[in-house]
Amino acid sequence: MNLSLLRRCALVLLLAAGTLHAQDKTVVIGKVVARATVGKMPNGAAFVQLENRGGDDALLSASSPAANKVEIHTMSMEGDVMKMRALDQLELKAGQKLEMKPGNGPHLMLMGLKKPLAAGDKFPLTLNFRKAGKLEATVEVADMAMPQKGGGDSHEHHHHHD
Ligand SMILES: [Cu+2]
Repeated sequence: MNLSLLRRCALVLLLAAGTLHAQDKTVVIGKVVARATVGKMPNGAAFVQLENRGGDDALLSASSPAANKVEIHTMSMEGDVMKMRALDQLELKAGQKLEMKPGNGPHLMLMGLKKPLAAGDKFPLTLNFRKAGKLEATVEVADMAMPQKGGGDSHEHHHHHD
């Protein structure tokens, strides 16, 4: 085997390794939105679109510089009462597509916002999966309806301090 062939083989191996590595990312993150906060709400909510292209996996935790802590919550109706509780993890079965939506089901709770979330803001979010590992996403803040009535439609004027 001459040297140039050897080199070519090494290159092919490197490319193959690169492709394999890319295929490790079995969970694909789609759109991530957070609801704009009103007034001095301490917490915010974010909604993620996930697609699992690999085997059974689970979202274990999340973090963001925008909040002190990010919790995985789920919301469900119990009779007439909307109940929210924290989950240890969010199962994501093989092939499952999960679209978090306001008002029902799982969402990410941004606990202790560093500053109010205004429509148009963007901030990073890290999602930590059991198998897929840590994946980065960008959250876009948008005006979204509140699940319950009570001033959710009123807009506050924000002064900018940049
Ligand atoms: Cu919540």
